[in-house]
Amino acid sequence: MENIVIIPTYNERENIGHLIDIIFAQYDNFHILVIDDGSPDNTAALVKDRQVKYSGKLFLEERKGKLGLGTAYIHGFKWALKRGYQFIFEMDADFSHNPKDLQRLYEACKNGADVAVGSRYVKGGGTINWPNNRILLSKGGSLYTRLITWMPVRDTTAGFVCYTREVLESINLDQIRFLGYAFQIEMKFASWKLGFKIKEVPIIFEDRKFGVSKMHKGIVKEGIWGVLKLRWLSLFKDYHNRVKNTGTASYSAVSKPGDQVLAKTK
Ligand SMILES: Nc1nc2c(ncn2[C@@H]2O[C@H](COP(=O)(O)OP(=O)(O)OP(=O)(O)O)[C@@H](O)[C@H]2O)c(=O)[nH]1
Ligand SMILES: [Mg+2]
Repeated sequence: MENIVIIPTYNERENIGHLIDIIFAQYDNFHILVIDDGSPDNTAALVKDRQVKYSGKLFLEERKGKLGLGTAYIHGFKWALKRGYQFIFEMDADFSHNPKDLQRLYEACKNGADVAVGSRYVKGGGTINWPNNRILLSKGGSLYTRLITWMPVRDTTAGFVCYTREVLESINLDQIRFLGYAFQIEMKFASWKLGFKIKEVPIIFEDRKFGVSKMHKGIVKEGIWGVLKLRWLSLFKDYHNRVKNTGTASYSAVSKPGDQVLAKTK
C-alpha cells in the first residue's frame, strides 16, 4: 500500500469511528494510522474495536498522555516511513477535513507536487460555520506568517496535507519541535526551504459538530513566537542545514506495512 492517512486524536470518540468507516467506504487505496494520546473518553478502545473489521489496514499507536499534535505527527511520520508508504497524509479527526478531498490531495502529489496543502485561502477554498474570531485568527496567522517568512503559501496553518515520502525523508524530523499551529507552519517552511514544490488545493473546511476543540492560548503564543524563531534561524543560523536530514536519522523501510514491531529510528 502506498498511501496512509495519519489522524491524531484526543477525545474524539464521537468522530473517529465514523470517520474511519467513511474513509474505508470511499477508498481501497488508503491505510489509516490513528495516534491517540491516552484520551480519557476511550477513543483508543473504539479504534481497537474497528481494527477487527479493518484488520491489516487500520493501525493505532497509543501514547501515554497528551503530548501535542506536533509530536503525534512526528511519531506517525516515522512510523509510516519505516513501513514504506509513499504518500503520507495529515488529517484532523473532527470532520473539518472532508474525506472526499483526500483524492484531490493525492492527485496533486501524483502530478508533480511534493507537498499538497488543503487550503482554505486560495480561490475555491473556504470555511463553513467557523466563528468570526476563529476565521480572523486563522487568516491573520497566515498573513503574519507570510509577511515575516515570505513563504509562498496562503494557508500556512492548514492541517490537511499530503507529503511525499521524499519530503519527510529529507527533513530531520527530530528538529521539528513545535506542538500546535507552529508545527504546521514549520513543516511547510522546512519543505519550502529544502526546495520542495508546495501546491495548494482548495478545500472547504467545516467547523466540528461533535467533540471539543483543543485550541488554547498557548498554541497561539507558540505560533507567534515560532514564526519569529523560524525567520531568525533562516536569516542568521542556516536553517537549511539544521533541518536537512543528512543521514543521521534513517527512516528507511525495514518491514512491510502493518508490522507491529517498530524498527529503531536511528
Ligand atoms: N494525539 C493527539 N491529538 C491531538 C492533540 N491535540 C489535538 N489533537 C487532535 O488534532 C486534531 C486537531 O485538533 P482540533 O481540536 O480539532 O484543533 P483545531 O482543528 O486546530 O481547532 P478547532 O477548529 O477548534 O477544531 C484533532 O483530531 C484532535 O483530536 C494531542 O495533544 N495529541
Ligand atoms: Mg478541528
